[in-house]
Amino acid sequence: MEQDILERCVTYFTHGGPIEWIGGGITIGTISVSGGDGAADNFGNTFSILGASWLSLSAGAQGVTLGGVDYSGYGDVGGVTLDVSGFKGDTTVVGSAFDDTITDNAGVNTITGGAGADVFTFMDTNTGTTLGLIDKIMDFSNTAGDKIDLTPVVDVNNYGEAGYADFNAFLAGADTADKAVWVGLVGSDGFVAVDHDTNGSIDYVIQLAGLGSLANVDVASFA
Ligand SMILES: [Ca+2]
Ligand SMILES: [Ca+2]
Ligand SMILES: [Ca+2]
Repeated sequence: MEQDILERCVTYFTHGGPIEWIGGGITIGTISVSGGDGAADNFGNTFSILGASWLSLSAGAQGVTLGGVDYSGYGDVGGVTLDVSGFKGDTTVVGSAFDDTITDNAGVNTITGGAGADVFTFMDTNTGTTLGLIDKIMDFSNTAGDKIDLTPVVDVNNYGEAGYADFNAFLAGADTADKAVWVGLVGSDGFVAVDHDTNGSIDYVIQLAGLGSLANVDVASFA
């Protein structure tokens, strides 16, 4: 690499810059992120890797926690494990075109699994029941084999579903139904009310954006 290009790379990584600058003609085979202090290191902005052949993360014994991640550009990895549970903040996560395992965090998450049979794992401390502040799965597909892991829900077979006129009616219906997992359809979106400790009180809700029909989800969608 010529000296001026190397200096521009250093400037880029020091000050940040448009990702298109890399796309403009410089191929980086290895991106190394180092300099951690031994505690958790958080990268809050979306960190996109499109076609990188190798990613080396080195930041001390506790490793690196990424915030938003986008693996949609991966073509041949055969599925990835994306875990943002250690990140403190809201994240956007995009899986690969293969069978991924995606774990959320306690923040507000927008999650796209992409193609493949994806497993969406949700923490037991999540973002509550306020519309607009709940986690969203953007492309849940029963036919693709997607699953939602709600561990430690006590009895996922304590399941039911119904259609509702609006979100508040769904919440009231789910509370009345008193199921560990209750799915409602409001317009084209599905909502999953989770009582993870089965104490009769809903702990959090997950939105299944664009679900379309209750036929696209059932008790077998959950674990
Ligand atoms: Ca979350
Ligand atoms: Ca996927
Ligand atoms: Ca509960």
